[in-house]
Amino acid sequence: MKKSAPWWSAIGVAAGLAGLATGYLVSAVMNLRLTPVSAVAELVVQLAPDAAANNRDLGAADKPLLVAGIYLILLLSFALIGRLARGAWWRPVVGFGVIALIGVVATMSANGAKVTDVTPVAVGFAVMIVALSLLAERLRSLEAITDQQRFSQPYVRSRRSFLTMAAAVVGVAAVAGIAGNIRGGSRRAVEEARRNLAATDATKASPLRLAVTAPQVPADVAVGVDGVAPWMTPANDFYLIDTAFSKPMITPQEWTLRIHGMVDQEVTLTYDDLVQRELLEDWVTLNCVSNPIGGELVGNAWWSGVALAPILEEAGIQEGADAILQTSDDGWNCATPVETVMDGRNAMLALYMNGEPLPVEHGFPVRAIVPGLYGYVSATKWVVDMELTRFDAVDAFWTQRGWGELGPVKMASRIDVPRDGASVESGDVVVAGSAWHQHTGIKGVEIAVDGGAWQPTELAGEVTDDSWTQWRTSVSLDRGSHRVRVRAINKDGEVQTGAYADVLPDGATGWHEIYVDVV
Ligand SMILES: Nc1nc2c(c(=O)[nH]1)N[C@H]1C(S)=C(S)[C@@H](COP(=O)(O)O)O[C@H]1N2
Ligand SMILES: [Mo]
Repeated sequence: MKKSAPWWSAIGVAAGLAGLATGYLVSAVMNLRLTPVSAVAELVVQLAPDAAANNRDLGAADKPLLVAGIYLILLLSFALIGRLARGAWWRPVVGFGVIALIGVVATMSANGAKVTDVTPVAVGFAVMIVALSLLAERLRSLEAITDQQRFSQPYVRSRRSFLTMAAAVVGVAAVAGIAGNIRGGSRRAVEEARRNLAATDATKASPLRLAVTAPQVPADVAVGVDGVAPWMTPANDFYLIDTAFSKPMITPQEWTLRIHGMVDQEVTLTYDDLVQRELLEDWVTLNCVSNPIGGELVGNAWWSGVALAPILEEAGIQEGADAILQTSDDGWNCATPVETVMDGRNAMLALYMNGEPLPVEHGFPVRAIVPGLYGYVSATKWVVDMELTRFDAVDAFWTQRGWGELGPVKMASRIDVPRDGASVESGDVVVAGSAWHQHTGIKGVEIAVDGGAWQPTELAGEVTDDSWTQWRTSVSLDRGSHRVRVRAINKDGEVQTGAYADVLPDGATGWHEIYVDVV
């Protein structure tokens, strides 16, 4: 066997994958949030502040790309390490060692990391070394046989031994990968806990079930135009933004919230403590600071939970504290103005969304919701810690990356119907959409065709100033291309500005416009 270099690469890849898969399985069995690979992905995001700041959607779209890139680099490294194994035995040990070291550093830099959390990396590293040495030993004896002896007994035996071992290593990788996937970390236990919190059937219901009211969408809040985003956003369609490559899996029984810092007495709340408190429910529209003009990073839900202000009052906010540094179980943090949370609005710890326990991706078991603030300064998912502090003493995740310190939402309006670029028939054309300025409320929405005069539209009903408002009108348009613009007027009488501003640093402004072809 002369041309065996590709085989050396292949055994490196097989050994590497076996190690990755067993590491993944061990992290699932240990109920760790992070796998070695997702730990590295989160570390890369931590270390690349500039790239992240320029990211229009606060990192959501680039996640699969980053993970794919990490796997690609790993595969190439494994192939290289396999070739190194052809020379001296210690070379692949160093190669896998470097990869394992990166895994250890990434794992230990995660929020709340314990030394035992490196077990998956350690086991994966050991599997890589053992698998590679078993394969290398057999490949080497195969190589020692000259081409003249190709059909000899020792050759056939040696070849069978190598291929059997290769199949075994690939099998270990596949079985560990599949088993890890089935085990699914602690996802299953958490999903079961969610179901028990949802169950209205008393025999299945958890004692921690909150007595929520099912969402009741008033009939008049919808303009009844097909194509306008539904007034209540189903949880499945609700936009998702977070920096976590593996979502925190926390059962309600495990969850606690520590409130500390500039308070008279430190408090630690359990999920049961929240369930015992007075219920607070509200329709609140949540949007992302990185939502572009006319964009879809906005949704409206019926949130059920408890008021945050009285909890902070009980802890006793000390003089001078102007920021609540909220931290998620995954380590992400944000600073929320104390003043906003304490001014009487429905700032809450939300446990349920649209009458169901929060989906894991939306922060189960507990997240914060503050009407009138963008998500990045307020809506901490999987929230576990609140430190009363001062803005001048902290620098939270997105503010470190160039986004604004305070994040009050800006007034916005959107045309949902017709779609931009649509063809419509001439005559009366229905134009409709949504507008929002949470906690201030929308008083009017106007549209202008081809730069003409602003014309009022008809608003649907509303339930609170914290949720968005649908609007509709119809305009008579003749053949050709037309531009339609929208602007809102809030209940303070302010007119939405047409001055264009980018999403960075503190939210887009400018009118949403669409073009329609009238035929
Ligand atoms: N733990 C955690 N919470 C987070 C974030 C995050 O990255 N991590 N992103 C925030 C941002 S920028 C927004 S807009 C909202 C989005 O909430 P959603 O994903 O439930 O729509 O969550 C906020 N809470
Ligand atoms: Mo956001």
